Amino acid sequence: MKLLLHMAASLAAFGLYFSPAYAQHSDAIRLNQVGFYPAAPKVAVIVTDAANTFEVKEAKSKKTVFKGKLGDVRTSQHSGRHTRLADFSGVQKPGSYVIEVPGLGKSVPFNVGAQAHRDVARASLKAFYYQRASVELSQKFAGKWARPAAHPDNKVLIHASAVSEGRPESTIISSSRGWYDAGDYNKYIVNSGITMGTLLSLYEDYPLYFEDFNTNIPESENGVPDLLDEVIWNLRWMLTMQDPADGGVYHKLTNPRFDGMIMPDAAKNPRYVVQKSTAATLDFVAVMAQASRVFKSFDSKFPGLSDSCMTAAVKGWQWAGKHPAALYNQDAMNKQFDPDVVTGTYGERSVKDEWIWAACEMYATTGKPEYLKETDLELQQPMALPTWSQVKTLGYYTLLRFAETLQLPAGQAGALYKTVLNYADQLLTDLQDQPYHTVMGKTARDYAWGSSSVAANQGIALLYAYRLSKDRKYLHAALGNLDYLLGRNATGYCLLTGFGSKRVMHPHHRLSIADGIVDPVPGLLSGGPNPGQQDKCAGYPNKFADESFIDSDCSYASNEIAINWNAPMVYLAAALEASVK
Ligand code: 9MR
Repeated sequence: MKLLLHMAASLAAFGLYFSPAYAQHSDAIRLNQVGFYPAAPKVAVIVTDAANTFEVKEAKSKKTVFKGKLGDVRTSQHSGRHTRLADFSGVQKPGSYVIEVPGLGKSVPFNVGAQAHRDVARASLKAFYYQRASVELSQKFAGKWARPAAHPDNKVLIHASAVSEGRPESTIISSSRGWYDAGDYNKYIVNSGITMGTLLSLYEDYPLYFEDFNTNIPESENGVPDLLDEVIWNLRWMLTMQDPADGGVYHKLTNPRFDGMIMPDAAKNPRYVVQKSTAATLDFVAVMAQASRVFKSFDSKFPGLSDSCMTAAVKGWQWAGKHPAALYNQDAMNKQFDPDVVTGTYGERSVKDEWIWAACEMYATTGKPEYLKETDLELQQPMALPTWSQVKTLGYYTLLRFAETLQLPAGQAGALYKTVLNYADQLLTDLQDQPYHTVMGKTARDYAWGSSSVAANQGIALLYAYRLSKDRKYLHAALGNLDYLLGRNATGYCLLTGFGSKRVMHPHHRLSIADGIVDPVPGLLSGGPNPGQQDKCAGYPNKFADESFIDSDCSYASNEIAINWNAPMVYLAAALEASVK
């Protein structure tokens, strides 16, 4: 043991993570490394076909509490590896356990108990606080990740691509607050759009859960749910991104090029707002319309906020109507204007889905049918999972949420219901054959850049199907995707920083890299496997879609973090907490 500890210490000194507890355990036993609900299904996946049986033992007393047979051998469509399922749903008594497979060894210890993912939900929301720009994070709220204020963004330049009447090139504007997008320090409206939509929808779907959900942020005592206080930090920034002259919204606030791996207060390069775009403006409209609806109930706490959001939304809507094809094309922009900007693009080829989302939110908030009149909701097409570039389904979720109060025509409500349920059914098809028994990862397409957000957003779609149908098979499949994110996957990693036994220690996250603290900022969801391997970093284990992951801060393609990935993580974990016992 002494030797092991010594080894661990020296490995840690080299920046490698090595947990003695983990080392004694078999990496071939994959399971949610955080916890299980007493009455819900529980499975682990054994990556072998050599064993046949397993036992669940109490971690402390080593007493066997459950014996089972492993399921039939499954073959991964991605790697050809063989897996077998250990179903231990019968273990319902709260406690700490391990799984033991003869010939293989023991799993890491895991818990069964109520509120199994409350800490996961809390940390993944708190992660947004750690991403805040323009403010000091004090030790009281940030612990060892406290840091000085940075990026005041009160002297932001109008880029040559963004000039308008009253705002010639290099005009200085103030555009403070907001969250850093990801591992970089820039702020992008398109990506803020889906992030805010997801968090606001979480509040609208589960308001009671957030009455008593404290993340220890400076606003925690103000009588407003912390989820909404966090959202306001970014909302106030977004409001500054609208050109007051005409209502158009700047695509992003950015340095011309990415910073080095430095702390934010060391990053002093000039920042610009660039070209107004249709996609950014429509995403902004959708967020402002939804925020106006949500903050109506908090008028006494934030006088005028709800109205300001609606005014901004209407102005944006009008601008988009006049500029339906102002797509953001960074290469074209750089040919025309200086300085060149080479940070994240979030460019769009079509804004049909942004129109749908914006129209649905405007309609849901105002009740005015004219907002939907000229919008084809595309309900004859299969549902598309939300991503930053495909947002129409966020609009469907909103219409379904308010189907009754809005008195949607029966045909339309029925079509929306069918769209979501068909999508969920298709996710469930062949679940029994999947190597990790998750709807995540059926095809290599799921392993896009930020695949963890695919898993989380699939989980959200399944939760809507559950709420609409009351059929628990959808709820359990959503829980399966949370299990995926927390360890039941082909990488063996728990993909949320700060959690699990085999944890992500080196995300591509400037703050976590530059702060000199061993532990990364907690509650951040790693992007996850991505066979694109665009970063060309050394160390990918192979080319298999589901294993294309390295816990290396070099790997921006598989191990970055991003607000649009964390938001569905918060949603999934909190919604499951609110729904499963
Ligand atoms: O999430 C984005 C992904 O869909 C794109 O394929 C990728 C390459 O353009 O960019 C990702 O977004 C990054 C953004 O451009 C800049 N901040 C970090 C984001 C996460 O990697």
